Amino acid sequence: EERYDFQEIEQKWQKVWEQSAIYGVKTDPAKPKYYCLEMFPYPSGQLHMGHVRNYSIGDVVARFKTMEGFNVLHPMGWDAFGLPAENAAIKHGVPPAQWTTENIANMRSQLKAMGLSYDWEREIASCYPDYYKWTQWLFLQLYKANLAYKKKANVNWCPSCATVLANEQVVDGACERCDSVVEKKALEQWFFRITNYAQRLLDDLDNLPGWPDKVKTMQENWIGRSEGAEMDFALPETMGGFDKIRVYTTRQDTIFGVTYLVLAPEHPLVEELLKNNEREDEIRAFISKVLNLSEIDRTSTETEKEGIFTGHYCLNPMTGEQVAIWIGNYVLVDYGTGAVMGVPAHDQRDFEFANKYNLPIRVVIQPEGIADLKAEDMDHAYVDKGTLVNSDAFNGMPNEDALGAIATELEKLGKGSRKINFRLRDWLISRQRYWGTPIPIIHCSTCGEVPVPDEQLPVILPDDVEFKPSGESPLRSRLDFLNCQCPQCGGEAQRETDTMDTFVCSSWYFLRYCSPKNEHEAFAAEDVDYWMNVDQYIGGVEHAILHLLYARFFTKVFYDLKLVAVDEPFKNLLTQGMVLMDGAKMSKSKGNVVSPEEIISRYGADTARLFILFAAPPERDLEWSDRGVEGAHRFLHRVWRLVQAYQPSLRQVTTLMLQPADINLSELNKDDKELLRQINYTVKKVTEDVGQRFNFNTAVSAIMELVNAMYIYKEKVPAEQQNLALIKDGIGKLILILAPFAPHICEELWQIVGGKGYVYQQSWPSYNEKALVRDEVEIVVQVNGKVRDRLSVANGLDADTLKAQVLENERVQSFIDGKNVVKVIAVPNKLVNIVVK
Ligand code: ANZ
Ligand code: ZN
Repeated sequence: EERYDFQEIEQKWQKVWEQSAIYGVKTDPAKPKYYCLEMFPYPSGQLHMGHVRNYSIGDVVARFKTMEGFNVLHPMGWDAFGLPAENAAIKHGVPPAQWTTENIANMRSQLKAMGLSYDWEREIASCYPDYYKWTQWLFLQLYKANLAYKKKANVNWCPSCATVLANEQVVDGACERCDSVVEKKALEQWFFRITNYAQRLLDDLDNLPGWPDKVKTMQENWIGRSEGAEMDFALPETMGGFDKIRVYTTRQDTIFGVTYLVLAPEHPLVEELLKNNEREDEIRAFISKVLNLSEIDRTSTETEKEGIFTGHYCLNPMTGEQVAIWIGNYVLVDYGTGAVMGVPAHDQRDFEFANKYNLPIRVVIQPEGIADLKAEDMDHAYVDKGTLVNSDAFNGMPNEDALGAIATELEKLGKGSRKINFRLRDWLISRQRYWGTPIPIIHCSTCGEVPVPDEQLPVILPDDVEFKPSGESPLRSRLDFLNCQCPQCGGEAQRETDTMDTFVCSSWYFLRYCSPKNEHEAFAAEDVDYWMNVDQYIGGVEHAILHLLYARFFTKVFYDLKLVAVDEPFKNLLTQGMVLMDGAKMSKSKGNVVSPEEIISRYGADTARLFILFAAPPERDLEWSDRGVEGAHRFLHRVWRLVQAYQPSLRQVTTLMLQPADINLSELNKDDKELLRQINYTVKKVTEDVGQRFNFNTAVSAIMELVNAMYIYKEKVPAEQQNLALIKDGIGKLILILAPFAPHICEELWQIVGGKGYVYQQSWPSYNEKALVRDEVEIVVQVNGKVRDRLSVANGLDADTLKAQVLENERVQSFIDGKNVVKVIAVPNKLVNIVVK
């Protein structure tokens, strides 16, 4: 008997698979396609367990779909630009390109050691010129469609990374990467007009039933649509060109309850209000205090609302009443209009503010049922539905109706209009760093901004630059890069030296996989039309907002530009849970990392994959367990020994697997029938668990039960009575359904039992419904609702026959001995309850 030498087996098959290129696929409209994609990794240098989990899940899906007959695209590549390479260069003096290429080489061989079914011919890396050439080209398509623009912006600035950050990269006021407190700086920056797509990005979430609800909710909140009105509070006299203050509100029904108005400290009117203001110094001191707070601190519910009166007034558009103008820390300049009307009776924030500064509180919404809500009795704002009071012509109107009625009235008066606002901001894509895609724009003093002509793409990133953290891109000090000729007038010009946010690179990589080697186009229509959408996307939930929103935005832009025929990139999304160790996330900083390399060399890739798929359903967090790994490893040994033990005698059987026509159920004895049932049941269960629910863990446990059943059969039935055809059938199907989880051992066993071709290329086995029927079933016997016994009875007895059989049973007789049977309830194939007195 041969030993299960997993190392030899795994290395052998990885080599054979690679040499015979069995995972290579081609665009082939004659075949149904399936695009299975896992989020491409950042080449940090080492694979971690999160990767192993992500790719094991994807590999099961890809292998399963292939065996089901689909032409499966399953590619892999590298999200290879970004700060760590540059930081490594600063720290260790290794050029970022070299650092990245070495890391890619290392991680590629780690991935190959896992036996994943990638088409490596399609490998891409976002830092290679043949990729970023097209990132630049796509940038220019956005630019030409007026979706990319440059403007001076108050941006998030990380002093330690010396770069600008997108809003999404600021977490609790700190840099996502290095945790430094983020500052505000006014700089010229490049933006993508994602806000043009806000409504569609929101609406089309409804077309994604295959996405988790929690991800859709996160995107919805991030887009943050709200319906309300803008209205104008007139100034008594024009001040530096301003004759009114425009506010944005979602509660125009409370307009009669306004008792003050608050401006953001950055609001342009503030400077005017400070002219000839006797309290100017005091007000400026307040403003500079607020400006030093982070956006998070300014908006946090914990931060005390603070403000200062400007000494000026404006007029309520509905009542003409004078309204005091304040400046407050909680009003943000870049949301709505940067000015808010204060309604303390019906907004908790305003309520606290009014109490702090002794501003009047006026009730204008009366709750149903409460006699008379009085401002002086309130200890918090009333924010729910009710009827309008103190609101002139609108008194008595339900406030939900007043929202519309007051908006209409304001529109009629020319003092306001309905308005929809989004929280989503334009996407800031420029970075003052080196290791990224250069923005393909030239600045000419005569012609202004000039796009680099297509034939001059790619704008190549020079490879030796000097790194010193400063506010400027290191590219600025490379004069041979910086200085160039204007493509329009031929005069002296300068290149843009900002590079793109790496999220730009990852917003279209799934399209490049369709035409990875195309030298003439970013992607060819015939390829993307065939392969897109991605049928199954798999990755971490940490990308729920940024990456997934940007990729959706790009796809919609390309759809509008007629570059692709789909307007959503990812049809189904699976967000896998984390890999935990003693309840905490596995991470380098916590020092609780189990290295995939070590696990693979000790137990083999098949064991690592099987453990990870068996330990938890994919969306849930998974607790690492050494015992679990050993359990998975023992199971593979058990499978191996089963096949080895039968191997010599199986040679007598010529067909590997039985077809339904080969089986005459009435000729089989009880043990054979039960084994046949178990084989077919397992195939059905695994087919459904993998194909419909992604319940890989229950699929694996069903396979384990089949192996148990085969061992039971082997021990129970005398050797000369064993049905070898049936055993061979069981083993053949066992190998095929286990193959997506543990491909190497299954490939080896497939050859041992005489299978033809590679397991990966076999059809997924089918099952026979008829074989699933049991002759006997176990039912529960209850007496007065208490479980007393379990009985084996013929399958499918009707209620009356079942009752009669159970009551005749001797053991059952003994439970009811001497008592009066009042009632018998029978549920066929399940239970009989006998009520006695
Ligand atoms: C008056 C009012 C009365 C409001 C009331 C609410 C309740 P969403 O739904 O998030 O869009 N607001 C408007 N612009 C703001 C800014 N730049 N900074 C801080 N707050 C701002 O929220 C809209 C509401 O947030 C607006 O409606 C406004 O307060 C406030 F009983 O106006 B409301
Ligand atoms: Zn020019």
